[in-house]
Amino acid sequence: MTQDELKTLVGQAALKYVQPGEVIGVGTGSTVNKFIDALATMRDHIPGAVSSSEATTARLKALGIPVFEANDVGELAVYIDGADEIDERGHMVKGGGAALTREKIVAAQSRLFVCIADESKLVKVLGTFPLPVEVIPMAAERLKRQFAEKGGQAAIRLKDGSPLVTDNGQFILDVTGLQIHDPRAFEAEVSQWPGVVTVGVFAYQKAGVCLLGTATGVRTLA
Ligand code: ABF
Repeated sequence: MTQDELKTLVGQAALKYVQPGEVIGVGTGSTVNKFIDALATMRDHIPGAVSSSEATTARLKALGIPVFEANDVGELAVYIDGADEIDERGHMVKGGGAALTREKIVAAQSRLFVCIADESKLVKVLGTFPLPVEVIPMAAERLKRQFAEKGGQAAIRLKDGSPLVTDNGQFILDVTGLQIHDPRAFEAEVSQWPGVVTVGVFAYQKAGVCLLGTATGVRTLA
């Protein structure tokens, strides 16, 4: 099966975690887009969704699924999102789609995080994928030096030759060269560096369930 077919497989499999009558939290990325397309088949059975990005909001609305503001709803039963890397314990690296801040916010508002990914995302140790970190622009150069002290090489993410600006008006640093053996400790440390908005390590908001698309079907890691 192609990677796209694997994404479709897990996107459809995630429907079983959608509880009729409940507002659902929805992530960002190409795998989530497959889930949104599948979710449209049951849009009459849910009030709507809380979105993690402008891109997801647009796709939900285009498919007739109402979008609620996070502040207008209480705790959510489930949050469905992808990942750039996930380990066996459900810790993730996220942010390849530059939506990590709102993803972490909606994940924190949800009781269960269901990660959907193709098997290429499963790793033993986080950090091979360049770690996304959303930062306040004025802190970017100092944070690059701080990551260098940890053995990382940080670069400002560019789009069309200029710094990419997130939905929240900030920059993204992508950090290579890291091996994150203790995701909770790493997330706790980096999150409190002045100028860091969100670090793309999801250990405190780890996945409770991971639906992994494999050539032999969907593998559920819980
Ligand atoms: C999103 O899912 C991002 O955090 C992460 O980068 C992305 C993975 O994208 P894809 O499903 O397209 O591989 O939640």
